[in-house]
Amino acid sequence: MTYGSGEEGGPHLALDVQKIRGDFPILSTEMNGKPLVFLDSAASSQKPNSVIQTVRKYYEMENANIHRGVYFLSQKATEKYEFARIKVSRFIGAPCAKVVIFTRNTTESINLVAQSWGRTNVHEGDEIVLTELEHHSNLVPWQMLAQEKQAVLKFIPLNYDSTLDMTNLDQIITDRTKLVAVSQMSNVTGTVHDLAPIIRRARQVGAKVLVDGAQGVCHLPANVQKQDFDFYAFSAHKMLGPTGVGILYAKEEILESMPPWMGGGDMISKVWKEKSTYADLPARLEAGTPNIAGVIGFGAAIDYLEAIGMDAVRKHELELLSYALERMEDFGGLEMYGPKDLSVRGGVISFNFPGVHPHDVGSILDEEGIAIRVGHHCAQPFMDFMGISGTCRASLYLYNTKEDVDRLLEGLKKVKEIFGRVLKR
Ligand code: 7TS
Repeated sequence: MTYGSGEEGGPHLALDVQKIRGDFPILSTEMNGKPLVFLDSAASSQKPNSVIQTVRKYYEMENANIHRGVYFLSQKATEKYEFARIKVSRFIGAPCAKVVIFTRNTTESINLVAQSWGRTNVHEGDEIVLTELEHHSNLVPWQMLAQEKQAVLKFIPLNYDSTLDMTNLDQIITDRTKLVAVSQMSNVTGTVHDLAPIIRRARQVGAKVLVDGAQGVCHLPANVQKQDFDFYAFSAHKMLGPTGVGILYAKEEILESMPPWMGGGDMISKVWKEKSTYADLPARLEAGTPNIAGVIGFGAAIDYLEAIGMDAVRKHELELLSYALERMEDFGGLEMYGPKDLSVRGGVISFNFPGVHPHDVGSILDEEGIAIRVGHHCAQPFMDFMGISGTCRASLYLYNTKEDVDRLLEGLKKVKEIFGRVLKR
């Protein structure tokens, strides 16, 4: 079996990976006495010097609270924080900066939609459509809302290769559907979903579409206006930025209609003893002191990604993915998950060693200096669908190399030796 070629590109990697690696200090460290091979960027990416230095400089030279000081430092911090919002809006093709809301992470962004938009717009008997491949972050908030409102959850089913089975889309998304919430790219198999038919159908019935971009935005070029997303949720920490910064984009008219979810400082216009009026967007949905250093650091992460270009990131990952899948196939005997057509796939490789628990594989690789993630990857319904309890997951990013893949294969050889299994070719 050969893997589909995905998006076309030349035979060489477009990125100067060695130069990129030089920007990430952690990549030249060791783990368990071996040079680190980091293959868990789907959980959280590593950070380049420019991001680390930006955060450091903020705390060393610029630290002050924002939106409330008349003094120079506070004004400068406010400017930098708001400039990062402009960068994010440009990066995702949003029409303006005020439709970018900063949260703590993708999880909080989705909960904000569920608690504010959802509690206002979803009523008894209404339907929310998800897929069977969602991260718990894009499932549990909807379960909570559906239980509270007596709404109904429906699921777009999966084909065995984890692509979506759209055969009965018109019966699943109906005029009872209020929201379709779907991931752009699976964190388990890397499947990149074809969102266009879902969005088309949602428009026919007047439903809104939330795209969980936690895995998509870091690996694929994004344009929320061209793709016509109503909501787009993602995390800075998966795209070279600091932890503790999430993003919610939504169309302006939707955000304007959303009541505040959290009350407190920064989100008000005028407060009396009994009531308050609220600030304009985006402050209305950002109560309290935010992660100022994190947001400013995230701006540096966006600069970094833009300088390289998301098309180049995508191309690099596809070439590496293709190389890794071919080497793993040659290795033989591994249970592989996810689509074979690379054009609908990102740099995530889920696999199992038949008869060996994923945790054992992860621990042996750890001793070899190789970081992968093992377990259910916060997608238990998908594990149920596959009839497994977990997988081993190696995930790739712009700083990974063929040598990393070779080291992974050497580690897998070790697993094979230790477990004394003769895996069939
Ligand atoms: N949605 C998807 C598709 C994800 O992959 C994740 C995190 C989230 C939502 C939640 O993001 P957070 O920043 O709010 O935590 N995925 C993973 C993962 O695959 N391993 O660790 C976290």
